[in-house]
Amino acid sequence: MKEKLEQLRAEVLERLEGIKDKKELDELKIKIMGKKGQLTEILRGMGSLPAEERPKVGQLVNQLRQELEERFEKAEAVMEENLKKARFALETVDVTMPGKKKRVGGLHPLNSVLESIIDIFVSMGFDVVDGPEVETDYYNFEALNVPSDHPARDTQDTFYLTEKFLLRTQTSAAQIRTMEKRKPPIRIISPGRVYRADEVDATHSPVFHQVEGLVVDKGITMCDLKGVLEQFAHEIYGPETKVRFRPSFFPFTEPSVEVDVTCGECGGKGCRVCKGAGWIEILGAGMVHPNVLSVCGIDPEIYTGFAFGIGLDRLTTTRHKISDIRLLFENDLRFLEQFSR
Ligand code: 2U9
Repeated sequence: MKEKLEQLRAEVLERLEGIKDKKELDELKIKIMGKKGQLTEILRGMGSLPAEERPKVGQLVNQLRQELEERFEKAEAVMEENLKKARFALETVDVTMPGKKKRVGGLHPLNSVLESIIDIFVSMGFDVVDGPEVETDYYNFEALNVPSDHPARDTQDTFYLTEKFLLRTQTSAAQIRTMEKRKPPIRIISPGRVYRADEVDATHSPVFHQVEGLVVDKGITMCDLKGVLEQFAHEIYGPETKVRFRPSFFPFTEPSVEVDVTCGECGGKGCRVCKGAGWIEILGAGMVHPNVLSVCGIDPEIYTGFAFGIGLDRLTTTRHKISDIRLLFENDLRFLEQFSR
């Protein structure tokens, strides 16, 4: 029996040396010390010993149990310590390592151009107003002196939702709403998304963006219109840019003009960008039609005003030499990342 105990002790000590993980250690502990373990088996076998030997052997078995328990405890503690060390090593932060660069988003080119337009007009004393994209026929056409037989009112050109409601084709409606609420002097711009049932191609999209402006006060003349729009063109395209005003027609302004600037690419000589013309059209404008002032409760005998409309998408594509308007709406990161600042 004594040899048996010695042998078990040697075997356990040897196996403890080679154990690598906690699972293996727990399995060995159960195998030796568990209810059906080898040491328990030996204890059970003591019944067959002569009565006088039993206390001596019992003492040996208890000594071995105590020793092995201590050994297992120690092995567990060592294993725990090693695990802790490994975990600490993993969690260690090396503060001398270079940081990870965070991707910072940038403004969409339409928004960065819009921000510069807003800055220019705000510095001239304009407020920014907003309005709904779903408008009524009244605010989008009627109040703007657009006759009921005008081609823009055709369902081919305008997205009608019902007979009365439509997707706005211009942001002027927001300005009508402002004129109804405010008394002159009025100096506002209204940027926003507008809709027209156009065929999609490199220069047309059914959704596009405008920045419209309106000034109404006593004594406003075409000189104010020219001064403000020339100043705007110089700030956007540079002070050397020439600006010209061509007669045009819009139902909501009289007289009406279209405004061109000398092509930034060729300086006016004519090139691919300006299609040989030397000029690029940037906006339309005019003196607010007296009928428009009247429907908003502003007496056209006392007040006059000028208005203008800028196509934001066209301004953005010419400014950044973007060849296709559709790129502005596809949200392709490879395109947008070129504009992040
Ligand atoms: C009110 C009265 C009149 C706004 C104007 C234009 C001329 C114009 C175009 C620019 C490019 C539309 O997006 S575009 O195709 N706009 O040429 N817009 S005058 O006239 C107004 C606005 C508000 C109360």
